[in-house]
Amino acid sequence: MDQEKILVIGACGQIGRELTAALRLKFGQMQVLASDIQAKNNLSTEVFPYQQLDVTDADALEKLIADEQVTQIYHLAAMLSANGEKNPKKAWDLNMNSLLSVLDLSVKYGVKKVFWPSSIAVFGPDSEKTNTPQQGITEPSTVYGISKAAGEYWCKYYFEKFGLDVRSIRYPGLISYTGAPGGGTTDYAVDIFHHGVEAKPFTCFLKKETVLPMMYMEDAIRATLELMDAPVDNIKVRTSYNLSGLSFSPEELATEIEKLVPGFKVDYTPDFRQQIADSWPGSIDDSAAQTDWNWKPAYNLEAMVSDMLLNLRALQEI
Ligand code: AKB
Repeated sequence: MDQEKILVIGACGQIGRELTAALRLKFGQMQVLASDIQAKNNLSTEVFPYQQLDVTDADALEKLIADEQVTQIYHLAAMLSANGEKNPKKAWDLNMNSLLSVLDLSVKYGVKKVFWPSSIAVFGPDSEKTNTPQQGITEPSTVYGISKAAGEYWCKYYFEKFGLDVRSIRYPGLISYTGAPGGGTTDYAVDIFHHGVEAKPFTCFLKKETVLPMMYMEDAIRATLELMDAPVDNIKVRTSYNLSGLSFSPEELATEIEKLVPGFKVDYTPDFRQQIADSWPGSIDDSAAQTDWNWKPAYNLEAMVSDMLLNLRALQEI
């Protein structure tokens, strides 16, 4: 087998850090080039090999793909739902134009596989709320969601028109201890742990009963690797796969944390993100992912909470 050369775009983000590490374990440190907008000298050496890249600069992206003879791209750079509502045009420009550059350049330079994340944000107020189906209504009400819905169709188009093997997952809210998410509606479910581990009271920006689909990062990374490893003929969904892990409300999460952090206090002051959360499903039907590439999550709420607290406490001690 020829050696792969993998480019991760957005490698310093919440998914990027962990996915880059997982890809390096699988393919070798030097086979995975991390890139992000951050300057090299602000980063720890763990992220090397690294190339600073503004993905909206199509010429810089082209040079990198050509010079490095890239065979696979994981394009993770995006502006998330809450930040996107504050900067709609900028979110559209980053999320959409960077995807189109990646798709075009992948065709031009014969990149074999592309991964691009979509999101539960493709669903909207008229989508089914419970066990939202793979092919249900997708009428998003955020710019982020619109960019993800449109991006899914572009991925399908490049597969059908040019045979580009681009694969995608509709990630739920992701929970991890290594990196903070930036500007999403599900971010509370990470912030709450940082307060919990220090036994500090937490103010949640969503109502206590708002149930959203979520997933522990370990599961999300494994899902991504499994999707990318699946035989090409198994990939029947060329927009983006629904993926389900957990579904819980802020109150249910707080109760589970309180079992391990007695006396942990949470209060609720909903802000503009409540409206975004209200437009999203509470749970997701991922039977297509189960059938096509054997997807099965490993973490339930209890296991995720105990692993998060364990790892955050260990990090505190370093
Ligand atoms: C967000 O909250 O914007 C993201 C997402 C669900 O895609 N975490």
